[in-house]
Amino acid sequence: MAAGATKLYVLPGSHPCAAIEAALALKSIDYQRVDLLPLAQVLAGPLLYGGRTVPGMRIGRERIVGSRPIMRRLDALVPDPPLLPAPGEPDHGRVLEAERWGDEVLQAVPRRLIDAAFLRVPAAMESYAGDAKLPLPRAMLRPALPLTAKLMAIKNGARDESAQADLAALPGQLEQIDGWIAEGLLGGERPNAADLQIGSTIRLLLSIGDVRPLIEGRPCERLAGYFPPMTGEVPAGVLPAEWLARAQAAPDPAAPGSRSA
Ligand SMILES: N[C@@H](CCC(=O)N[C@@H](CS)C(=O)NCC(=O)O)C(=O)O
Repeated sequence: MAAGATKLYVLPGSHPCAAIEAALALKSIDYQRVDLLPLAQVLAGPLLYGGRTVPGMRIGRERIVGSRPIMRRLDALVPDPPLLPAPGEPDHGRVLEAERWGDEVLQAVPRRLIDAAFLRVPAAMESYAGDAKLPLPRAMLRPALPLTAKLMAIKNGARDESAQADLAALPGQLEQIDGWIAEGLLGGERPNAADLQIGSTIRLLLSIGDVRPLIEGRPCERLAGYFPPMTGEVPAGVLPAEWLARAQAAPDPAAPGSRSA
């Protein structure tokens, strides 16, 4: 399919957007990427692709919003290689369920943690812009980073308490993912939709210097390998040390998000 027929609307550094870009590459679908500014999609998204979050996609006149609906549409558009086991296969439903958990539970974790970090060091946000073609020069955007960090934190419900709860739940969530890898549901040579959904989140978590040691050396670390190297980094030492001490303690089964699929 020719580039231009398919447009992908993204925010720089967005992990569900990275999941879709990896799926497009896997299926060799040409596309045009449109980089938006943080929060701009709330106003521009409805006009451009019919939604307020990214990823959003246009295929000709068709508009699709959300990483999971876009994955389903890409499989219909170019069935090979498939992102899901065939409907009759036993793992079909389990991959869908792991993908749902990756979207509805895990995806928000690095978002809230990074927002908590950007509130402390707004300048770190710029590193996530990578090679994005932003509509304004970076020097013009720099003074707005502290306010952008505050608005993003409000939008994503990223308060200190939620970031601490996320850190406390994370070890249990990583164990869940390692379990799926041990069962062969995730971590295969060619990624499925759940690998891309969860792997893009692991890759973003690895970019947070204080969180990286919780993941390094675990089987789930290799899910980040389905993606090109991450641009963007929050240096270690930005998140309060006492928050991390909680994460290193035994996982709290009652913590939000620690339930398994
Ligand atoms: N879970 C949905 C939503 C994704 C989502 O919330 N994306 C973030 C960027 S990572 C976004 O658009 N945030 C801006 C906002 O909520 O205003 C999906 O996977 O498509």
